[in-house]
Amino acid sequence: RTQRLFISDLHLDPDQPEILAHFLAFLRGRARSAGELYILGDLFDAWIGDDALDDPQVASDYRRVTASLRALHEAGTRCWLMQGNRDFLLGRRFARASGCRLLGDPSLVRMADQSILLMHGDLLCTDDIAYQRFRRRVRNPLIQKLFLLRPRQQRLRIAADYRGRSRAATAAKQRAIMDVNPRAVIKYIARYQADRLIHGHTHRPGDHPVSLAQHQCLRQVLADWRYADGKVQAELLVEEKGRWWREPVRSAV
Ligand code: OKV
Ligand code: MN
Repeated sequence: RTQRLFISDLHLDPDQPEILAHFLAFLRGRARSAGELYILGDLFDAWIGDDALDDPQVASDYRRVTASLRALHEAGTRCWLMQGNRDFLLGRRFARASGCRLLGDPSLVRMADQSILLMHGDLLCTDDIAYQRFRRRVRNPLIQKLFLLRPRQQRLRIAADYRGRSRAATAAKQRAIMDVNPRAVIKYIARYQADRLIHGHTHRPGDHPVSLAQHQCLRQVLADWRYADGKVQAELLVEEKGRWWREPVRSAV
């Protein structure tokens, strides 16, 4: 149990049962041999509040996730959960039900003699002005509080409306705008003196060395999980005793 696993951007959605099944199989299988599992945001494609666990329409799917995370935790794998730009309303109730610990964004952790900066990644996408404006609005605690006070059906309608409009806006945006801004990357690496920056969000997996005046850092972008051509494509980043590698997540069936 010396391995640490890093994943992000599963975008679980009751309308996409294949990815959900793949993730549950991963929690019962591959994840068990790890000491720690880090989920760096966008575990869910949408989250309107932890009382989604009470919604008769979707509760069974969401409860399978909390139950499987809890079973993994009880089997001895510590699970860390960061909010993403889509599931930023994941909260304490979900964490308690799943046995996960919530991880702030950004979080600096020490691993194998390195300072590792963990982020979801949306904070680095500063060129997307419209998104950052949306982010500031929905991350405002008062706005969140008022949103959570609305009846669940109303929140579902608002969320559906946001998602519809976002799809249109994303399609119209240039690819470059939706990637990280190099100056934002350097700002965070320098501020935290990070040796390694791990994030997701952009769905552009890759390793990017970053040179600062004082030191070198490696930015590692996690892959999203997706269902295409009848298959789930999923990938992990793994650390064990200071060695790092990527690995596909194979279906257990
Ligand atoms: C999450 C994103 C939909 C991007 C709304 C206050 C406000 C929360 C919310 C509504 C939407 C989360 C909770 C969702 C992320 C989208 C579309 C684009 C780019 C309010 C607090 F403002 F209405 F009061 N939301 N949902 N997007 O459907 O999960 O990140 S969501
Ligand atoms: Mn994201």
